[in-house]
Amino acid sequence: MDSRLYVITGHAFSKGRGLEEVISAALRGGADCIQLREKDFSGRELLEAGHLLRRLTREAGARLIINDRIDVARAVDADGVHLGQDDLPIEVAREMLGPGKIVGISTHNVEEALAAERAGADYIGLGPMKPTKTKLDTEPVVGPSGVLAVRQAVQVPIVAIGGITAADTAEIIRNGANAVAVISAVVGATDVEAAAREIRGIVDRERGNRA
Ligand code: 3NM
Repeated sequence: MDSRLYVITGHAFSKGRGLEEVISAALRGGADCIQLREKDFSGRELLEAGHLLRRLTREAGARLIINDRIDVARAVDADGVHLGQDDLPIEVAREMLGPGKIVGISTHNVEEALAAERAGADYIGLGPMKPTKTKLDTEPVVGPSGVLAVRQAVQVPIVAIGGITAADTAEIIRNGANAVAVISAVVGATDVEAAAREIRGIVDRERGNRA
């Protein structure tokens, strides 16, 4: 799963703007993967949002991942799902999704990263990079230095997450992350498109510099 700027939805952090407006702008700015993650949406609301995001991501040539809900992912023909440590196991999710789909999982240390790789994850989320107000029940901070340790332990693509801003992105990519995932730094920005473009530009630059 080779993405570079992974933007996660969060209507509570979007300054009252709608999903279509915010995600269209993020895609114009260079987001190449969108995750639908709205913890307080009903199944019906998730389905509606998923169909909208499927249309927008297809038009932009970007991927669509659904947080946790394999049923919603199937219903909207998403590219895959993102699982937490307490969600269904990777093998079960893959079986339910069918061939060719992406299964990613949140990890917080080397042990979880190794287990995810062994279980066949297509990518791992690794976080939090910094304390964040967006997710209240995060694990202890892994930090950009934690990316180095996980990069040495696994081959699977690393998507760093948690409190990331443009200012942190270069170090995180230099330490071996493939991509950064953000909520507030993009969907909460005054100019969503410009915020996405700035972070995407840094990822592109640093990946280009990688030995
Ligand atoms: N998962 P923001 S941190 C959804 O550490 C999520 O696993 C995290 O939002 C983890 O970019 C997080 O606004 C929230 O900090 C990311």
